[in-house]
Amino acid sequence: MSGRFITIEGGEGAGKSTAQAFIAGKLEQQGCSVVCTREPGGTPLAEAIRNTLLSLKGEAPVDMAELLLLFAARAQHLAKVIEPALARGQWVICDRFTDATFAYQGAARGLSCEAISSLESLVQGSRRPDAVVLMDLSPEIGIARARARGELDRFEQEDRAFYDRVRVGYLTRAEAQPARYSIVDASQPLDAVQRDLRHLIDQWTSHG
Ligand code: Z5A
Repeated sequence: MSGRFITIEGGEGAGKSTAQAFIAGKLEQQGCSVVCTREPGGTPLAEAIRNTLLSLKGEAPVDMAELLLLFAARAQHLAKVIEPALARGQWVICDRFTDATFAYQGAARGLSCEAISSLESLVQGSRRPDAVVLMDLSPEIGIARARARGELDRFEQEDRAFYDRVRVGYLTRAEAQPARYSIVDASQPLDAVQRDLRHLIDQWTSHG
């Protein structure tokens, strides 16, 4: 079975990292070779950009600088990690990718979708995720889950209205591209979330 590029999206504290570990474990049980990675990040340079973007210290980037830094990190991550893994036939399970840019920098910060689409084409060429898992959760619950973990980063300081726009941004994209997106109700207990994820894994592997 050749590998696929799967991305996991959603708001803060929606359970993306938990879902990523679960999906990777199930695929490995079926004999798939899996690379788990994340954005922004995934290489030393891209992780350094992540630290800059999330830090509350120093000069905060203006919105356009934030967008360009995200795509700089993505270019590095694609060239060094994602494309080589897919070329080897591995599955790549990525915690956030460009759909996050449309939701956060587009829908929530108000940067133009056309600008983001242009950067997407420039940086990614024709590369798009084969499947996007949207962990959908009300910001109220997600923020409470994330805050229970302690210190907040720069994005986690945003207000409720920002996170409402992120959620609407994701849901609007998912509704426009139903073949590529699967929406998982992330407010369910973990065993129900994992049951839904198992159905998705079955679909991906049966089209192998
Ligand atoms: N960002 C951007 O603006 N533009 C972009 O293009 C990209 C990113 C790529 C960092 O992302 C920031 O980058 C992000 C957007 C921006 N900022 N925000 N917000 P991140 O993915 O690292 O940040 P995050 O959303 O804050 O992720 P997170 O806090 O690590 O959450 P998560 O991975 O979605 O959740 P989790 O760690 O799996 O679960 C959170 C807690 O809930 C944990 O204690 C779990 O045990 C618990 N949990 C999980 N599932 C359940 C269920 N079903 N029930 C109850 N409790 C649960």
